Amino acid sequence: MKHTLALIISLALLTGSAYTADKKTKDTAAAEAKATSPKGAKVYIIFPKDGKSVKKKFTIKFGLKGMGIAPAGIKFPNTGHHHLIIDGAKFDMNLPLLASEQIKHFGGGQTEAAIELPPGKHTLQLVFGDHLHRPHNPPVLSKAISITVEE
Ligand SMILES: [Cu+2]
Repeated sequence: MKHTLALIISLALLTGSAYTADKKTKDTAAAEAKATSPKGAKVYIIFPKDGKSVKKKFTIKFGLKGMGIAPAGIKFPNTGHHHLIIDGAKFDMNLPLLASEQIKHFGGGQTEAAIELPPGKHTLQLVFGDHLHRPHNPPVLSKAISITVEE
C-alpha cells in the first residue's frame, strides 16, 4: 500500500503538477463529491511561530496529522496537498481554490516552501485540499497565525 502510493506520487511528480484552473478540473470538481477527511485530521504551521518576526525570504514548514500528502491530481483516500492563504484571502470551501499571490498551491506535495513577503504584518493559514484543490469535507484548516516580516 505504502509502495503503491509512493509510486503514484513519483509518477505525478515526473509529469509535473503545475496548477491551472482549467475547464476539465472545474467540470470534474462539479461532478465529483469532495474528498472526505478523517476525524482528528489537522494541519498546522510548524515554522514560523505565531507572533514571531521573520526575514523577507523565509522557509515556511507545514505540519500534518492524521492524513497523508499526495500531489494534486492524485485521488487517494485521506490525502491532499497544502495551500497557503496569505493575509486572509477569501475562498469558497466548496470550489477548487484559485491560485493567486495570496493563495498558493503546493501541488507537488511539498511540506515546506521558500516564500517572500513584503515587510510588515501578515497572516498565514493553511488549508488542506483534495486532488481537485478543494477543501475536504469536513475542511482541514490551520489556525491563522500573525507574523512580522522584517525590513
Ligand atoms: Cu491545490
